[in-house]
Amino acid sequence: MSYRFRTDLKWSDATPKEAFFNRRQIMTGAAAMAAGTMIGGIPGATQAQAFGVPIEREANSLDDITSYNNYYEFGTGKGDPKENAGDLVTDPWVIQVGGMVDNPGNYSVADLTDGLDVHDRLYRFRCVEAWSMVVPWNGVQLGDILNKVGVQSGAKYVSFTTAVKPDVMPGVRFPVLDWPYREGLRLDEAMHPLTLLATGIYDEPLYNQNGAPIRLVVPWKYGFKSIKAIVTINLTDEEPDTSWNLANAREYGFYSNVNPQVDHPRWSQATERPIGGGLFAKRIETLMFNGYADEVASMYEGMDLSVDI
Ligand SMILES: Nc1nc2c(c(=O)[nH]1)N[C@H]1C(S)=C(S)[C@@H](COP(=O)(O)O)O[C@H]1N2
Ligand SMILES: [Mo]
Repeated sequence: MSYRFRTDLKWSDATPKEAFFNRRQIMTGAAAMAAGTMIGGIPGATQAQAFGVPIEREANSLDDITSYNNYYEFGTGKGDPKENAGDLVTDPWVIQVGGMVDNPGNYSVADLTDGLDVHDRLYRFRCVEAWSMVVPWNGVQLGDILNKVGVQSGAKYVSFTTAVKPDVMPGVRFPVLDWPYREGLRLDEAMHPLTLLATGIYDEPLYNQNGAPIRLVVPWKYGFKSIKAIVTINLTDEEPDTSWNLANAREYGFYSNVNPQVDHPRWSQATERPIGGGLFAKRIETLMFNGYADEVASMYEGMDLSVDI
């Protein structure tokens, strides 16, 4: 039986918690056998794809996932979030839901997620900087939350912002981005079953550096769309501003779907560097929509993806 990145792949049954440090495989059958081979000279390194069909990649260790982060509120270095995010208090936490919804108001994470199915999702995660990981998330579908708060007709977009706390976020003392960090999705993207609000990784509550207590995960888009530590959710009928688009519209579009055929103005997006495979890990091909084309491509029919980046 081979392991595929299915939308509802259950990783938890197969994943030993010891995976934290020794990066055990969570694969089975043929995939597990293949994992014993040397790939690009690195024992057990991440598998490349064969014949254009995505094959097995192992999940990154919790150590990889919590040590190599982008979270500019805590600094721009990959190790800064782990070092600096510890003082952010994530409980209690208030999420203000507003705009074109039936039930606006201030919600706790528990209020928002209460009664909803918690899903285990093993997703590829592809940063626009061309590194990637495989992350076993726990979370609820954003669509389930939106149904709960009641989206009014006429709403077309969802926008999000991250907390700004200069006392514990050294990064926001500098105008690196126009704070708060903000992101947005079209309503159909937000309602898509692949789109999560994650509250955990490896069945543990999110670490602060990964966006505790609740962060977006949109696996077919570049990582910067997956906004962390959400404090507002707003339904609108106009395309919202997004931080990276405000910073550089030519480089970071509103959609930012993973697309190996459209290069970033300063680098190729055709391949990516899997984190955790060692310094000389082989680059692997980047997949259209990060491998989720079957699930999401229909949402973009008729759009020119080299223009609507
Ligand atoms: N608030 C906030 N959210 C953010 C970022 C950030 O700087 N601030 N960085 C983004 C980028 S560029 C990436 S690649 C992912 C990284 O998520 P991870 O650290 O959990 O891998 O978070 C995204 N969400
Ligand atoms: Mo990123």
